[in-house]
Amino acid sequence: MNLVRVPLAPVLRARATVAHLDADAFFASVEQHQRPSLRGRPVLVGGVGPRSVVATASYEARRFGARSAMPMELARRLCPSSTVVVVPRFAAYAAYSARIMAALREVTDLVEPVSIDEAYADLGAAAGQDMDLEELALGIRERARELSGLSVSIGLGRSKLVAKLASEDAKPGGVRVVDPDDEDDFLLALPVRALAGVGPVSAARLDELGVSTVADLRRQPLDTLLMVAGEAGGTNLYRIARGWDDRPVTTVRERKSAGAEHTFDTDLHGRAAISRELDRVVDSALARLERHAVAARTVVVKVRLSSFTTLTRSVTLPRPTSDEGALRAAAHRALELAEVTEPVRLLGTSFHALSEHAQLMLPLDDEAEHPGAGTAAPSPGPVPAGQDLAATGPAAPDPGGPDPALPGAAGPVRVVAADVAPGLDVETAAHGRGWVVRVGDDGRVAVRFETARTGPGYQRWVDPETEDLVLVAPLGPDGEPVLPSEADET
Ligand code: TTP
Ligand code: MG
Repeated sequence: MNLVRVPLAPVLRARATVAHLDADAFFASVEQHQRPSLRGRPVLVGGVGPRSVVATASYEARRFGARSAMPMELARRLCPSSTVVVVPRFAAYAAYSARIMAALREVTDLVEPVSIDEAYADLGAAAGQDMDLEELALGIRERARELSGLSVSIGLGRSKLVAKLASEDAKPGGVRVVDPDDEDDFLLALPVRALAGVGPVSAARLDELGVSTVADLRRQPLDTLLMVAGEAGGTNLYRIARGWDDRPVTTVRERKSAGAEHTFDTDLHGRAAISRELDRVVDSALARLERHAVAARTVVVKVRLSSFTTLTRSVTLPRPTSDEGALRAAAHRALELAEVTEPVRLLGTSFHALSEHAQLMLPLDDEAEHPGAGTAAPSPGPVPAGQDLAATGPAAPDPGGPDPALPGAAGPVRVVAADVAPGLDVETAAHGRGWVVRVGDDGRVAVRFETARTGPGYQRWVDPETEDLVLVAPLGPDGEPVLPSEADET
């Protein structure tokens, strides 16, 4: 017979110094921040194909029942006709995410991001003995809003378990501190379904036993919980019901990019000099890549001109490689794509889309490459934006790596009707920057011309056949185009 030991109470913190921060309706809030006409309106972010799902719904859309992971068709039916549907723009979200995380990092180094819009932080050291924890959390919330323009919710507790439940309780936009003395009152009233780790199956079984709140759960003997949820699950429920969670906030993170850059004492003039210096920067970047023993698939080159304009261009190889020659050649190609004609102040190279294992590097086939910058022929380039969005399902979004569906910071890509999806960033010479609202059956594109700085903009039909309409990189929270290297640092 298999004996399961009754778990022992761990030693828990004396104060509610574990913070859990989570942005409110994250993807949709970024869309509303950048596109003033969307503020206050129902917004659905997700795929636009017939079988795609909702990544998230703005709070206005949630009032009509729209939810993450719901079929988009259903969400559209539930919401009024004024609802706007856009495809996700991960590069923009990653830039906002970095700002939100920065608000936490200003207070402590002990920040553990758990998803693109969510992190734990250990405020133990930051909160001196007599510091008011709620004030500290309110300060972080304000700072996150200043840096990112977005609303976040923060929960504090003496464990990750309680902090997360508290931030959920604080949504949207609130701060909730659950002091150890109040923990039981808070926990016991919660429905068991609110607990992470209680899936629908366990919830249904618990329901049959008359267990619907955490208070009911705490009354169950260990044996019952083992029967309901198995050995690991049952012991876990036993602990959760008592708030027994001593998991530390950890900061170990996977490396997302490796690179180097150099600002020159005097500006570089001429192709030969620039190319020679690029080699030296590539050497440093390769040394860093090697230290982490990984292969890279995307090579980004950053060039700052004497005029302080910064260009980035990227080249994506058919597969990851650690072959130095191939990576160096890709960096030089990226530099060529930048078409530098001015003196250069700074050069940088970074490697992205890193993977542990280099695959055998086959001879480079130019056709198979995916230059991340504007060349006239879009095929066989990246997957057209907005067409593989079924992948935006309930799975956690992957903020890493330059977004293959978008032009990145790699400069304008001429619009071909098939590449355009609602929500993507475009520009015309006559009207400036806007976003695609709709693509008409005749191939014309409805564009709304606005940014966070402009206030609500006007909408106009643009004919890509006769007008200059280009896809452009999304903007970050400060209104600057998102560079793939930045987006990657989250
Ligand atoms: P969440 O933090 O779970 O959701 P949210 O920020 O949209 O809303 P809330 O105010 O309730 O926190 O997820 C963060 C982002 O992750 C979300 O904006 C979109 C994405 N996501 C998906 O793509 N699919 C999903 O099923 C979920 C849950 C989220
Ligand atoms: Mg969120």
